[in-house]
Amino acid sequence: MRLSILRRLAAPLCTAALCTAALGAAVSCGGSSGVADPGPPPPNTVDVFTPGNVFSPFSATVPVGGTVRFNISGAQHNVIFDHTLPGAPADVPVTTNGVVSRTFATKGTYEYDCTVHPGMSGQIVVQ
Ligand SMILES: [Cu+2]
Repeated sequence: MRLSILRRLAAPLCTAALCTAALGAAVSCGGSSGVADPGPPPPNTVDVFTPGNVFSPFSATVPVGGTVRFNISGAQHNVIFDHTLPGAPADVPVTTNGVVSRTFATKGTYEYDCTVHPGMSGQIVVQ
């Protein structure tokens, strides 16, 4: 299980451009992502990663009451939800390496952006 998580993290990181330019020496291909492996997610919890300046997966689905773990690594990222939809959780402040969890109590599709990186966005579908 831990190996499969590392593979998911490592594969998108190992494009030549990202490894040489964006991530530099902090992250090497196949090596540590810079954040501790959070281990397998508990029930009703899904992981979102930041391999380069994207959220992966772009769309994550949890049940009502479910939790999303934002595994932030590689660069500074935040998670700013569209608060026009009631039920959006608190934003995640700019984080460099860390795991921040948010729980979703209301059905809906919650879109979010990293305001550090224009175009870096994702969504959480709560069913
Ligand atoms: Cu970002």
